[in-house]
Parts: sequence; C-alpha cells; structure tokens
Amino acid sequence: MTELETCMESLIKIFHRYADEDGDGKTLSKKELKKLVETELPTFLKCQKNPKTVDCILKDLDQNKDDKLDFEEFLPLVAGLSMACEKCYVLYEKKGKK
Ligand SMILES: [Ca+2]
Ligand SMILES: [Ca+2]
Repeated sequence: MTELETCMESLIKIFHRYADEDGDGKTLSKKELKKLVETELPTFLKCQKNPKTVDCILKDLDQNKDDKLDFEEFLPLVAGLSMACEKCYVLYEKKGKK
C-alpha cells in the first residue's frame, strides 16, 4: 500500500476503534467522540481554550441532528484540521528556507 492508502486505512480504523465501543459501530456518540479527540488529537485540544469544544464539534458536524457522528460527518473534522495544519506547515517551511 502507498503512504496515502495507509493514512486512509488508519483513519477508518481509528474511527471504528472508538465508534464500536457502545455496540453501534456506525456512529460516534458524544462520549466516543470526546474520547477520540482527547486521545488522538491532544495537541488540537490543548489549543482550544473552550471546555465545550467537543460539544461544538458535534453540533457543527452533525448533519442529520441525531447527536452522533457517522464516518461521513466525521471526515470534515479531519479535513478541517488537516487544512489548518497544512497552513502551519507551509509557514514553517518558508521560515526554514530563509
Ligand atoms: Ca458508537
Ligand atoms: Ca449525525
């Protein structure tokens, strides 16, 4: 597998690792989402001063308003964070070249 394929597989695996906890592996409940963010995105969480971050994420991403995130609803979180990280990466690269 290529590097990107491995990344996609990891993403799917991580989603299911947390989503499967309450027996409903198709969706992340708020509790599961909280655990995922706390465990897998500690750097992101540290930057967020708001203690209600997980509630905000859930509200923002939950398209069908069932208070759970399916994989499709979860992806924009990863995409959004990746975009933010990429901006930092570009800035860092520029600095490094000077
Ligand atoms: Ca679940
Ligand atoms: Ca939903």
